[in-house]
Amino acid sequence: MVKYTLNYFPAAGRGEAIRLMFHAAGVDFNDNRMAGEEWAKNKPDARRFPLHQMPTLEVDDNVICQSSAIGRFVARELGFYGNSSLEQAAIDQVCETFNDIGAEIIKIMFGGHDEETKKTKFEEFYASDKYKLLMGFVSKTLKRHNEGKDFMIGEKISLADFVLVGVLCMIELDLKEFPEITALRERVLSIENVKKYMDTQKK
Ligand SMILES: N[C@@H](CCC(=O)N[C@@H](CS)C(=O)NCC(=O)O)C(=O)O
Repeated sequence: MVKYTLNYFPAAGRGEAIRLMFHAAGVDFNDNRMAGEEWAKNKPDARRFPLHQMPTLEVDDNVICQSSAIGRFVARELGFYGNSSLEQAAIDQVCETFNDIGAEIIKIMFGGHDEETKKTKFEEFYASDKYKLLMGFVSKTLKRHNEGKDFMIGEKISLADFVLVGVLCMIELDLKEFPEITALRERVLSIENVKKYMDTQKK
């Protein structure tokens, strides 16, 4: 049996979609969460942390870094990466779109703003053409592939759905104009293994 260890902070961030896939598939993995002094001690280890960042995924004696590469690897291994090259491209498009949204969010969250400024910047972002274009693209993908039902792409749940839910675990995006995305989140969260895991995360 393959031994997986996911190294990441005790946060959703770039790790949650990966965790969700393991849980949804019912595949055992070591969810190694570290921060503070423990991370400082481990960070110089160039074998387990080639870029001195997390997440990394250890697969037996191999190490994969870069969250997108890990996500795609796990999706391929666990059967969450579509049924054709075109479906895979559609999945990748959605994941990259969430990376673009995530980059904007990181700029606001970690830009050194006080709480009031952050709130204003988020409001401005959600009202922007850029946000509407990016989320609109995700919404159109869902409607085109599945008429807004079931999952994002193809006949079954995929990396794209887990990335969506992973982002929403980190931040409550403004989804007022995108009720089909909220409904999709609920469908993913109602999968039995996912629900069981999410229940363990409630504080
Ligand atoms: N492009 C990388 C970025 C990784 C990254 O920025 N990791 C951050 C946490 S989300 C990190 O390890 N920060 C701690 C540090 O650099 O010490 C990926 O997608 O995995």
